[in-house]
Amino acid sequence: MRMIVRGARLLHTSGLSEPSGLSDVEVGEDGRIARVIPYDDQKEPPATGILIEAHGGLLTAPFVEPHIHLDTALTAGEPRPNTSGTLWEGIACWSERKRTLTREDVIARATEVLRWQAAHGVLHVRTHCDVTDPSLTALDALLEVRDRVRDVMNLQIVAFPQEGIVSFPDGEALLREAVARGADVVGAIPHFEDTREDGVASLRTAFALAEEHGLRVDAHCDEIDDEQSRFVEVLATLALRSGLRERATASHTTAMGSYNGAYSFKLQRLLSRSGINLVANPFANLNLQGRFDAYPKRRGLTQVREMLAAGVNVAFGHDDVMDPWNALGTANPLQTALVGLYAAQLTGADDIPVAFSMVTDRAARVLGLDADEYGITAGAPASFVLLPAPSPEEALRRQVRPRYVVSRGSVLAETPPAPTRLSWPGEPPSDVDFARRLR
Ligand code: 17E
Ligand code: FE2
Repeated sequence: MRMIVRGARLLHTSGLSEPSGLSDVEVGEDGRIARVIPYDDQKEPPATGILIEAHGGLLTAPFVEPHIHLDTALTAGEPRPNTSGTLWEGIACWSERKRTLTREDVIARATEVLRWQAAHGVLHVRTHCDVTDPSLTALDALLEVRDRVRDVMNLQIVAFPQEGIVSFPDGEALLREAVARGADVVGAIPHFEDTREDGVASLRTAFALAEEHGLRVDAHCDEIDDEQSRFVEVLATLALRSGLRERATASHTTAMGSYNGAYSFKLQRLLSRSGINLVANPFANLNLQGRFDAYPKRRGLTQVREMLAAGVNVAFGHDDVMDPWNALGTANPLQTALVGLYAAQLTGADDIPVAFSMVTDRAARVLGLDADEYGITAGAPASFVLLPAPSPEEALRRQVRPRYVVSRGSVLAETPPAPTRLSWPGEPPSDVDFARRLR
């Protein structure tokens, strides 16, 4: 046996059930899970292999980042800050910064953020990469990064036409070239195209290209506070009729926060029939939307609760890390989920584990990860995260750092506990117990 994790609380892959009972997870020499057995505190641990005592901590399949921009990360303020805070000024700032990109610059920034993600337990990442650049510098750099990290992390690259497929010079040719060079997913940005018709045409192009190459689609879709931006119905219909279905994703869809009840009802039915995924990006959506409103001011999120209730798969993405659209950002999925949970009011007792699943299994569905590559079951790769908390609620509430991140049977990251000493008046100094519940 290469490794054994003893006494862990397993989160069942539905993400919805309360974890109960403790288990041991045995990892074979091949880096795969050999078996999962009930924990027996009387039994001696094996003499060989790495022993991880979980002490009742939550053992979850790795976090999955369904939407990040690694090419733009860590460029905030370059060459100038986004002073209006709008999506549009962000695109203009990035357009200027894009001209100065080098391969080394992109590799260094993307790698730095991937290191943070690994430490946070994120082992599957879908990154968008702007391909409205005749040099395709960022794409080539990210393709190289994808190869460099392949043994420990799984990186999907979306060919993202930030300035348009139809409305940007040679936009379609650049998108095609990006796919030819090895992008995994075809992107689009219909609400940014010059006209409604251009937006529809851009989605048709993206789907045709994806079908031609057997790829998935993930479009930035309706990222605007305009109730007339209705490209998600086009995307869902193309997904339905092409058969791409759950291989298609609409990201952001913030306009849905402004749709009227009658249209929303129609859309719920269409989206659930289509099988498409939605990805809400709470940091970016809260930050960028509502900027043209007086009060009452819209908060910009898509219909998270309603679409979940309609049976649509919805996940939460982090989107930006210190770039023209968000000066802050940590790439920590527990932070994304906590902010998303409040933004979407997923605050009921039954809702909180759902928010956790939106950065684990629901995000895994967006990436198309199969059960044999994602989940804590015999035969799957031994990739998992041990959290120093007994439940998703506690992990979210206390925003814990993973105790161990294991990728394919090897420890990738380890965070020892760091106690806080408090000298409370009238008492000897003692460690603060943030987990304690007083009865
Ligand atoms: N580009 C875009 O169109 N929308 C975003 N939220 C980001 C980049 C981050
Ligand atoms: Fe995005």
